[in-house]
Amino acid sequence: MSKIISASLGGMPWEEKPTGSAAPVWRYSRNPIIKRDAQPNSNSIFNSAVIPYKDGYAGVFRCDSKSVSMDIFAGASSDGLNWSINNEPIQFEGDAEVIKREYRYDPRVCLLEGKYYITWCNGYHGPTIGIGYTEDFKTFRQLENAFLPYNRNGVLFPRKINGYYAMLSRPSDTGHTPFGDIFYSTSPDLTFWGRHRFVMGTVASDDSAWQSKKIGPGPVPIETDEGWLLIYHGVINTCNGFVYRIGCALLDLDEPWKVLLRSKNYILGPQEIYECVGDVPNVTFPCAALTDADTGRIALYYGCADTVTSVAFTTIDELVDYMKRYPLRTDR
Ligand code: BMA
Repeated sequence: MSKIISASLGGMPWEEKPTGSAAPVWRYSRNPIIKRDAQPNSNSIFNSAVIPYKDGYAGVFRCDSKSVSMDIFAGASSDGLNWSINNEPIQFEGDAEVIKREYRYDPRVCLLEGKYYITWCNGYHGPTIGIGYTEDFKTFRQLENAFLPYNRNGVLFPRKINGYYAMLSRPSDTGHTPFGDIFYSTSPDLTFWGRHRFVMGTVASDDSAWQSKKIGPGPVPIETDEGWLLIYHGVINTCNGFVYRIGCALLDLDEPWKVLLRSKNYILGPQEIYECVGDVPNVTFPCAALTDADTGRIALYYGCADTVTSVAFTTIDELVDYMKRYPLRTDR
């Protein structure tokens, strides 16, 4: 039995695993929870992040508009499943050069030292990692971009590690990056990032081909007594383009660039119609997870086909057992 180190969240969204299912992750029966036009001006709402807040939940949502401009919007929910999303995007306060907006997408939200930090893919002469924070989901302050372009998928750890703030990210390029490995970086102050370490990369052979083209961190890593549970996306290139699936790994608690376990099999991939059909077909892209320390339950929020948002369920034991049953060599 593995133990999640987090708060109790007894009321979080949950459904039991369907009888007879062999899958380590199972979908909410009423997916997708957020439709593409849940906002008057939205073309699509996906790749979004949620977090417990006060008596309910808050979220930061990627909403692409009907002019197909990518931005991030705050939202609220009492149950984690029914959301109301603001009609106006988040406006950040901060240094005038840094808050200039080119585009914003794929947010993550991390509770760190009492503040809700948002990281996202931020356009600044190419994609990089934007960082901001809020304490009330009404006013937002933006810090310096974490890295030079080009980088995507910046995900903070929820506490300092060995005295430093820590982040996973995926260096990339200007376009639809045809490569990508996960790196670990640290910072004394959330402004200056360095001491970069390679965590893990793609799998070049057909050993685990679903993650052969690129990988990137998903939700904020989940602390357990056995290590950091990292849920990530992995991509294969096919004759019909990229397919995005979801996998998991366990990283060392004190030296998170050391991979203890990694799944050879994906844990969720495009299968339902809302995952296979949309603006970009065959994409499941995880950006957030709710956890309950008492039961080990995990509710995973993921974007589907770059169009809608869904939830799936699992437990820490399901994922650790699955990684042990279908292990990938971790010395690569
Ligand atoms: C990635 C990102 C994601 C998107 C995915 C599939 O490069 O842009 O936002 O979900 O491509 O289109």
